[in-house]
Amino acid sequence: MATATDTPRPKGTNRVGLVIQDYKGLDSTLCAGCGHDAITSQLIKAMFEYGVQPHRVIKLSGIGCSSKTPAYFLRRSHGFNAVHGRMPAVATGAILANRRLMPIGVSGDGDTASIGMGQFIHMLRRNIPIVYIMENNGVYGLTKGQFSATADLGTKLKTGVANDLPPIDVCILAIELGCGYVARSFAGDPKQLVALLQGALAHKGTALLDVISPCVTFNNHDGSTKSYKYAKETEELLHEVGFVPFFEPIEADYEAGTAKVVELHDGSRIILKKVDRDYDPSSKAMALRALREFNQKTEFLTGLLYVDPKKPDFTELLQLHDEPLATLPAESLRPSREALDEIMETLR
Ligand SMILES: Cc1ncc(C[n+]2csc(CCOP(=O)(O)OP(=O)(O)O)c2C)c(N)n1
Ligand code: SF4
Ligand SMILES: [Mg+2]
Repeated sequence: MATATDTPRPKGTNRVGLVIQDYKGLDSTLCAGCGHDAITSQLIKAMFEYGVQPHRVIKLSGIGCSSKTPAYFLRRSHGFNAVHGRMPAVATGAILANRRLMPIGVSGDGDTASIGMGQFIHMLRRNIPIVYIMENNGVYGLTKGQFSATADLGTKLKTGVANDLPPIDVCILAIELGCGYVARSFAGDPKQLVALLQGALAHKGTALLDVISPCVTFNNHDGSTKSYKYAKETEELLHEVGFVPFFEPIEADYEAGTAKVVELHDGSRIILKKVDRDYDPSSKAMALRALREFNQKTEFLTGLLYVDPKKPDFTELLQLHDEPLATLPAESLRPSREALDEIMETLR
């Protein structure tokens, strides 16, 4: 594979010799201005800059407007559009069959936190290697805007109907369940989102990104806490996030105490530059405290909330063979005729 130190790249190509067009997919059929399209654009940029190899990727989703978006990037990758809320089971099967795949999952707040909750929490618990993006608009966009399980208490539909159930915070849940990469971002903050997505691509294990993604058709009015206006007014940055891929040297020079560098599995680094508060993303207690503080004010914190780059993923826990099951020859998978006869003898 080519690296940055090899011969100069032709203009417009990345380290694997591809152009940004290679990371695109079909034209979007979502409503103009939908937050999900903004996230797709940043994902394309993040994958291009990082030099993702499309043939290694499996795109996964459930059902919803958000779950349609894998059609809009990486047209030459593998893909599976699962039943509503069942993407984690398909991801688990895919990665166990072929651990060389790079799963990228896109889901919605309904797909993840309503119907898919049972599957989602076990994916986190098992630390399935996947970049899992939850495009969070607080409603079921595809079925015309009913409240989802992430809708804030008291938030209103366009009709004036108020939500009387408390929200589920998937980041709190993920941290509690031991997820090793938990981030929150906003579709209207492209710079932060690209860096967090690249960090997720370099992470080993489940990387969860909860991205506030306004639904312009059903949940972008006054009274909604998932609108562009509300998100812009209440977003608070934990830190400024930068990403330096493993194939580039760190050139930035920070004053002591103003930035934290997190080294990821493949040698890439995330640089967290202090904004207002001292924040340590390796502390679960600090992350949970900060999230609860902001939830109480119905405001939202964005950035890398929690990271543990060394946590073993599911394939390591299972001590899977380096060679994927999918490519192991039949002779290695099947017991020989003699071994089978021997087993049968013991059962007589
Ligand atoms: C088993 C099942 N139940 C219900 C539905 C109907 N349905 C389709 S998408 C959806 C919710 C999607 O919401 P979300 O995941 O938040 O995606 P969004 O459209 O908001 O991006 C529902 C309830 C379905 N397709 N399958
Ligand atoms: S209905 Fe909402 S979530 Fe669905 S495409 Fe339109 S703006 Fe996006
Ligand atoms: Mg939704």
